[in-house]
Amino acid sequence: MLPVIALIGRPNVGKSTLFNKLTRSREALVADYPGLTRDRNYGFGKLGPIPYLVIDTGGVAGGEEGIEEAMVEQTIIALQEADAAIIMVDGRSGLTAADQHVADLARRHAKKTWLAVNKAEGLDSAIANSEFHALGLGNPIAVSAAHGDRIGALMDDILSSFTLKEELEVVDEKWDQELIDELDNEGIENLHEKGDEDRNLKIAVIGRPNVGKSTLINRLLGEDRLVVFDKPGTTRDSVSVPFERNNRKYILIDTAGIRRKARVHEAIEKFSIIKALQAIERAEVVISVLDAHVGVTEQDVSLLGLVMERGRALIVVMNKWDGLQSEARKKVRDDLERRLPFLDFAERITISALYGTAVGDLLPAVERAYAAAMRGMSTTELTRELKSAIMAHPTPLVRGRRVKLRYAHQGGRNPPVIVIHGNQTERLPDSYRRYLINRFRKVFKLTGTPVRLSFKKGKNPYAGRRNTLTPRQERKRKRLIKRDKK
Ligand SMILES: Nc1nc2c(ncn2[C@@H]2O[C@H](COP(=O)(O)OP(=O)(O)OP(=O)(O)O)[C@@H](O)[C@H]2O)c(=O)[nH]1
Ligand SMILES: [Mg+2]
Repeated sequence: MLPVIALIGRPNVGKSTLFNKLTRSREALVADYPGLTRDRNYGFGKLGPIPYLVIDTGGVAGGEEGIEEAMVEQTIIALQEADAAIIMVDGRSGLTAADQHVADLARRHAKKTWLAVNKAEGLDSAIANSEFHALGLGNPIAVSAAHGDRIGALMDDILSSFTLKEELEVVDEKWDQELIDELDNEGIENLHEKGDEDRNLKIAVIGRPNVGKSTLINRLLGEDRLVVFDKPGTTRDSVSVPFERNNRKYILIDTAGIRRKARVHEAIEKFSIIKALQAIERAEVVISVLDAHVGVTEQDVSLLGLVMERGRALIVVMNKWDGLQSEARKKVRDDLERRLPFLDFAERITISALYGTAVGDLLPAVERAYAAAMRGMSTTELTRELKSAIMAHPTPLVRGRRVKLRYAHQGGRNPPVIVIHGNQTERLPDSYRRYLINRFRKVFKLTGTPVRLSFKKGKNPYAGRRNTLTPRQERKRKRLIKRDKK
């Protein structure tokens, strides 16, 4: 389970600014897709070695004298869901009654607290911090969310109190440049072949309450040993169910909660975004279930956006397809296209979990999506495809100079990361990034998985590594330089 950190504080202290800083690192790789909403309260983040979840609160107006009731409620819920809280105050406006109120809430509901004095850029830390000792939340830490000052240190301190106890090993590989250079083309392909069939493939089933997750899971498991229902309450834990199909081992990560039959009467499912996010984190493929009778809701869009940001392979399932007139079916399909344009990479499957219709299509789709997420692409093929993409549709001119894209190689898998070396790459419009992603997607059959582009500037990826190059790499370097001069 990832540590969950809540950001609390009175309005305008900079919680959302910090939230953005803490969650942007991963998103930076995702092209800005239309429809992908960015103003969220929950997010994945990773600044140092330990990944985490962040909850932003607030956005509710309140006076200096106190804070509104709605905000109190929101703050308490966030504190209960979180493992640690960052209480934010404003180092420029000083201590207020509202800060006192927030501190009281933190003392009562938070498991662990850190006090951050924000907007401290250019201020003397000791002076900025001095009056906030009075909050009784330990030593204040002067930070600047906007400038990123001491945010790393604060997070290190918070996260060092959590150790990563991951019972399930997820393949979520990042390769470093060094390794890629050394492996070059042939090597990379070999690495991908390593016996993946023996592993358990981890599938998370997520969706709003009542969309039919439980029924679907029962169908998938095909046994009545377990009955699926959530117990009321705020339990954040999801349940892992191992099962086997066609000689393949799977682990189903269930967010609805699997309970023994005896508990069936407690049949109220409480939706927890945190639980869904933890499941997304642990899974390699996500099955997102929507209710065709209801259509695509705001919460579905938000949840799917998070799957996308986390880079998980995805199957979109429209459940309750039975008993829908063709007109209604068309409306749901249109709804999907319109509301979720950024999910065009995912297979959509319409099913009836109740009657079992098309449920058999799910595992094959899961396998396809996983294979795409783990695909190995050689530098030669990627660079060739990059060149032909540019040929078909040249990169734009920016201030009279054309954006140059020179080489492409794979920088990771699950999700596939394609690293492109070139000049002025930061000026490449999102539409062009999406164009490239779509080309790569087609050629390398990357259906079912998000694809990330990462850009590296500099003429020659091998520059400066002269002394460590193997003879083969040295020859290649010379070749590239020669080509570059042309
Ligand atoms: N100088 C300075 N300004 C900051 C810093 N962090 C945030 N701000 C500014 O403070 C204002 C409020 O920031 P938000 O992040 O929206 O604050 P918030 O706590 O999320 O506010 P609510 O959601 O309304 O409760 C914005 O104008 C920010 O640009 C900082 O480190 N230094
Ligand atoms: Mg805010």
